[in-house]
Amino acid sequence: MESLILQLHDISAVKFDNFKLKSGIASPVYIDLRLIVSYPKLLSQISQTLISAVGSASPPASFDVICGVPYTALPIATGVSIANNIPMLMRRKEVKSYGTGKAIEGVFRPSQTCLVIEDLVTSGASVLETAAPLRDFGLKVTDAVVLIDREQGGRENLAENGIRLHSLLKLSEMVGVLRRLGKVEKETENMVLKFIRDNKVSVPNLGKERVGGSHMAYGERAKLAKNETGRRLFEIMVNKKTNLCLAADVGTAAELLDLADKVGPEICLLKTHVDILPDFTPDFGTKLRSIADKHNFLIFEDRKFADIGNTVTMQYEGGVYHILDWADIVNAHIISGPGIVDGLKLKGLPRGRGLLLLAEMSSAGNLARGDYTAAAAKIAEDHSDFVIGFISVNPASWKCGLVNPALIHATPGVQMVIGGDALGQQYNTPYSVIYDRGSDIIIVGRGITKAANPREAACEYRCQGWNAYLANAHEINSTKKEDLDW
Ligand code: 5BU
Repeated sequence: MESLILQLHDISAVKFDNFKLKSGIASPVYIDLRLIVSYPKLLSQISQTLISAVGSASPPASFDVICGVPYTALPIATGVSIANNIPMLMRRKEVKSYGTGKAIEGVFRPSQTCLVIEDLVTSGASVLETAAPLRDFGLKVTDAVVLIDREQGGRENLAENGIRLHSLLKLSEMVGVLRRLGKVEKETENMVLKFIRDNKVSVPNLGKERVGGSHMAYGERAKLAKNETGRRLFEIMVNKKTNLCLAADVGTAAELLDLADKVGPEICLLKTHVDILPDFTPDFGTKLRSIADKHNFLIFEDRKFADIGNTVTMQYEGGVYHILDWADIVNAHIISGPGIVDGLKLKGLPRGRGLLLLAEMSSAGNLARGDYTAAAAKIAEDHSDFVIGFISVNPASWKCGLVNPALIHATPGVQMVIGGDALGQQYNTPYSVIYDRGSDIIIVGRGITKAANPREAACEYRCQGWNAYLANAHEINSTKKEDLDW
């Protein structure tokens, strides 16, 4: 390490003087690791030793691929890849609008783990900027390794975002070594140490323009819920540590009940389309309810009521399905106006049921946006005794502002990889839905139902959804620790 520190000093990659940083702050130290590319022997030495900082950690980090933070760390990551025979990915800073338009280049499988490689960490924001698209593509990012840690809060900021930082060198240790070797004065060392102490930086909001969505922990929001079912849903999420809803779109009622029993431990909510089941019998509701009680999840019939108030009361209660008898939650379009909520409330509220309003949809070209979304938010606010929240896609972007935190956002169109199906469905990843878009619940159908092992797939979605919630934790002021323990 001594030889490395000396070389970095010799090539003036680390300089001590009075510098004015981009932020306007005066700093006694300046680090410019871009110079390293001109010293191939040094670059090679760094590439060979950097990975040792990860292996010596307890527990050691395990990973399948590596990705450098552009640009300075790219040659370092390349060196690490070649020296250690580890496949590398590249993150594009500017995503092309032509060709594949990919933000991540290279070969990987979702759910592989990627180690992020960085040259210098101050706040950790650059590492997070690279971790975000990797996570969007379904990769796990749990560790990052840096050549120099400036010790100004990056380690803590990254930990709050679920990333453990490993460093080969720490600024305080470097200046200590250089003083011992007579390269800097005691006074300079003291100034640098004071600078580190006095200049802790927190991560700016990562460029997120969060308007809607809630910053509060699920447990706190449970206490604000006016509707019994809304409160129970939040409580189940906290108790089971899951924000996963299974869209159980399978071929028969028998298959659905079997799947519900298998996946039950992983979910807070099970969503049905009861009118697709050819073998529906009147005891379906009782059977599903007993599985829901066994595994402590709620039932959501995705009926999408859309008619006038009087008609929906009959559709809710009667017909073949008697939805009111077994579904904790149903949903409704607001195309017919607030009368639809009054109608459903008439039947649902005395039974303690809850309603989700369709504020947005996941399918391409849908018309639920802008003023329509704002109207849904207003109706929900006016009926928060019965409306428990929304079907949303990007609540963080809602122009109508911060919605009541008692109301929950559930988002369909979720898979491990961004994409879509042939009929207009559009998919985002659990991380982007919960972390970037400010939703609360991921609704996953084919990502689980078509998996070779649905229980394992559900477990993976649950983990990703919950970790994305935890990653938001640093923005959640009133978070109770027990809500967040994983
Ligand atoms: P998928 O297999 O994960 O694509 O299933 C999504 C489920 O969510 C499916 O049951 C849809 O009917 C439901 N859904 C949706 O995809 N998009 C929407 O906007 C709404 C519901 Br509302």
